[in-house]
Amino acid sequence: MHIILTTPPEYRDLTTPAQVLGPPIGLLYMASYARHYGYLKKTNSTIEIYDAFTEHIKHEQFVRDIIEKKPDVIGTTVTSRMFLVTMSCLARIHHALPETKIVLGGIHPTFTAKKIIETFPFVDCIIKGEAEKSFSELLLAYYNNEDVSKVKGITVFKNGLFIDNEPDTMKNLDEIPFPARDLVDNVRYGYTWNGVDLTYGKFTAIVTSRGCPFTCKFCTNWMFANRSLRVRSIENIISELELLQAEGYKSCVIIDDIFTFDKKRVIELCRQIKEKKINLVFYCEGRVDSNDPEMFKAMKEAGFSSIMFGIESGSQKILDHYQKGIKPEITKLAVKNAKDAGLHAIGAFIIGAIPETKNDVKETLKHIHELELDGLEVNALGMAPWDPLYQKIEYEKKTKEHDWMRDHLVSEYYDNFTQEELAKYVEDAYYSFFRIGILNNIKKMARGFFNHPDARHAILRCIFNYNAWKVAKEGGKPTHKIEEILMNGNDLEFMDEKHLKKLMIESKN
Ligand code: B12
Ligand code: SF4
Repeated sequence: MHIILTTPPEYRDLTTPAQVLGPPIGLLYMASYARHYGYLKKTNSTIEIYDAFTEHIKHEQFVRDIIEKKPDVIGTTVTSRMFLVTMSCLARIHHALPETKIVLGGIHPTFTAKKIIETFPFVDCIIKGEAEKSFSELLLAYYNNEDVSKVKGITVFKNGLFIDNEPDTMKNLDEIPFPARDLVDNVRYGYTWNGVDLTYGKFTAIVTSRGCPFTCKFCTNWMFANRSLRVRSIENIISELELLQAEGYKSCVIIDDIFTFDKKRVIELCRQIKEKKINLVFYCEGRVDSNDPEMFKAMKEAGFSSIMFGIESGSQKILDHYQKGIKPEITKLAVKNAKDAGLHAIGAFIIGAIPETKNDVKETLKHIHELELDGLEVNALGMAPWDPLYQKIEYEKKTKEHDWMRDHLVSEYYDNFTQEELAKYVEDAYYSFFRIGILNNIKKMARGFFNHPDARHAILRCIFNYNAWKVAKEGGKPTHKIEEILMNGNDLEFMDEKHLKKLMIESKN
């Protein structure tokens, strides 16, 4: 069999000044599992990764490419944002290749599996949750022409019956072989801004733990594995890092939900990175309540360059509403401690909660200004269709029939902010970040220049980059249109009823 695992293609040009391109680690894990445990051999299969998202492949091109490759199985990972464009492509692929099995997985299908199978019958099945083992078992069942209904996590319609099995959660992460990065060797990953590299050299992503025990209201990551946090052993992580170093990688982002949760574990990992002379630049995310100076110091010494904190808001009322369990004072301490240790502190914020007032937003803007962060990300509050808030709105019959097919801004259903106001606040937030005076901005750059190889590289590249000068002249004014700020390129056009009906008719054929 020939198997293609893909990320979704683009509907329209999503090229924005900031590009965040990371490898599809979930798909690479599924491929490595199938290869390592002999499923590819047993099923006489070859496996290919087609990272259409990173390569900015347009939907027409995607359909043409897949039809030409004629896979026996195509497995696609889908986020809510890319769901409709993906369905449109898969409907056409199914039309041309009716024998090809179409399998979906990832966060959106995990929580909307039954609805997808009912609405888009060309989808053969969905595997919910973590799918390394289940996907391999599915391939074996397909190859042997056996019943697939025993596969863990599967949702499938068979002989007039819905099979909807409980998802698998990988218990011992050390048993999963390292992601098959060799399958995306020809794809260039990294974060860039206006064409300037923000990450350093050959770049990849790594997962050292899975799951999150917290239950922040604006995030549904914790639902994915039912709050079960599992960690890899330090030895296992170190082996992967040594391999990355040998393969010429220079930097890597840790994409765990809560990497810094266990201070002792982080310190021990950092100690071993130093001891084994692993020379990589690391980026990670963290909660502000994990703010220990000793941990940050160990991270800096091990090669960590930056940490992105989920700060969310400057208003205690809104933080409590989010059930975030932090306080602005704790954030100040975390940012200070991280910066004192020589790390770049980046803050992620959200604007647009239901009880949020203009005063709360003002508090957030003030917080951003006072924190003197090294980097900033601000988003309007969105929600997925399995978000408890969305369920409430659905229960109140405020949603439309097809709304489960994409993510939403909370402001679509509540009128505390207009879309324009929200976009304006997001812009204002970026202004607050830059409004710290020329001297402080120069100081900030100098700190980056002397402390971080990636920042040094980026600053030097900026000097020769016309766009960077242009943005600097405009005082860091975001150049996005309102809808880009709000939805960042959502395939909203696919929600046009005419288009959607055409897609539904196509999918039933
Ligand atoms: C790293 C990351 C990225 C990276 C890499 C994405 C990628 N293709 O892997 C980058 C930076 C590129 C990215 C981009 C985006 N991301 Co992102 N990302 C993540 C993050 C932090 C980790 C994903 C990951 O690699 N996890 C580790 C692996 C092992 O787990 P996994 O990916 O879930 O894969 C397992 C299962 O899902 C399943 N599976 C996955 N795919 C498939 C496919 C098949 C066929 C099967 C059977 C099973 C299966 O098996 C895998 C192995 O166990 C998640 C948060 C999270 N905790 O999941 C957000 C997250 C997935 N991203 C999100 C969003 C919104 C985006 C963007 C839309 C952001 C943007 N504004 O552009 C884009 C869209 C990308 C896309 N291709 O659709 C949201 C999705 C929310 C939603 N409702 O859909 C999440 C959940 C974050 C959040 N809480 O908001 N992202
Ligand atoms: S925001 Fe972070 S800590 Fe909160 S639930 Fe999501 S992943 Fe967990």
